[in-house]
Amino acid sequence: MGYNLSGKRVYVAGHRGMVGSAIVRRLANEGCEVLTATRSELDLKNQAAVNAWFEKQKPDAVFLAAAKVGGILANDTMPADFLYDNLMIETNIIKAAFDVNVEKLLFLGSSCIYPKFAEQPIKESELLEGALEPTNEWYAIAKIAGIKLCQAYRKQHGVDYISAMPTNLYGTGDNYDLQSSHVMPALIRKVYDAKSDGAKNVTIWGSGSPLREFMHADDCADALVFLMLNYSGHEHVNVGSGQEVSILELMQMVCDASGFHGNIIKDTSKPDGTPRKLMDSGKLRGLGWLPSITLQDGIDRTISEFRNIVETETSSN
Ligand code: GFB
Repeated sequence: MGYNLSGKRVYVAGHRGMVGSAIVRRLANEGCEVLTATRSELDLKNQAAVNAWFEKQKPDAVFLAAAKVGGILANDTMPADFLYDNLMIETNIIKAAFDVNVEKLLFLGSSCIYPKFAEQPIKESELLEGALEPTNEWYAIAKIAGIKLCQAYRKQHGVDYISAMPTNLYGTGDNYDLQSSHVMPALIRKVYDAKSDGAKNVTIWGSGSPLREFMHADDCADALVFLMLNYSGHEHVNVGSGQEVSILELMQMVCDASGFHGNIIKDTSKPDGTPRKLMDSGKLRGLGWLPSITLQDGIDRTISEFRNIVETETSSN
């Protein structure tokens, strides 16, 4: 009854991103042919180019992991890019997939689709039950449109397009630019820099009290492949780890794992965003999937990968 990827042509849109690259690594076990296209080969915002690429490549299955993504400040300061780019990317890909009879498509969203004050832990049914968090409503609206477009094609044409909503992700291939990154890579970089400079303080944005649930990108990719193989339904599926910490606790974990013993300063001129977004992942657990990377192991591994990146850059300069 499940979907089989073996022998299939599988397009991973966004294969250079953190999640897309994790999906490509995970697909190595599935006996499928992975199709990718770099940004210079295919502009996903260009409808004609996307149509032509799909017509030529004729994938059987699609993981739609391409998106303009970023942390709270990037979302808050570039609303036009987050709304327009994401709408274009997802509508172009979903329509082109339909036109060439793609058998199965998985659309990747985000936990920020839920209302700012959603009941916790957040069930899938909370979608559109209240107002969004203002710092990322632009991105959220685009992602909600993507879920709805998959549901619309499913309803009107009976195609097997599904959506997954991951919680806050981190891991291999993350963005470490302090202005545009998410919190995990930002804190890892800040603590590394403070340690290297012999600084006494590190700074977190906001009050430190917001709660976030974190999942390693490799666990997320494993869950996405699991859903591609085992889930076929109208409703989107939450992909969470259940591992929730406050931002202050996260900074303390990063400091401890990095061997940094200075002070943590709060920059309250920066936004907190949503106070809490812990997802209820009971539906995914009920299907039989569990995460395997603990937050502590994921932090240790990511810190060591970041050190390697910096040291490789330094030695090649
Ligand atoms: O990861 P993050 O940027 O995104 O921030 P969101 C999470 C929390 O960490 C916020 C705090 O309360 C930030 O204020 N924080 C503390 C920091 N220090 C830092 C720092 O140095 N850098 C960053 N970036 N944050 C995003 C959405 O929301 O979540 C996206 O904007 C997406 O659209 C993503 O949905 C998963 O969790 O607040």
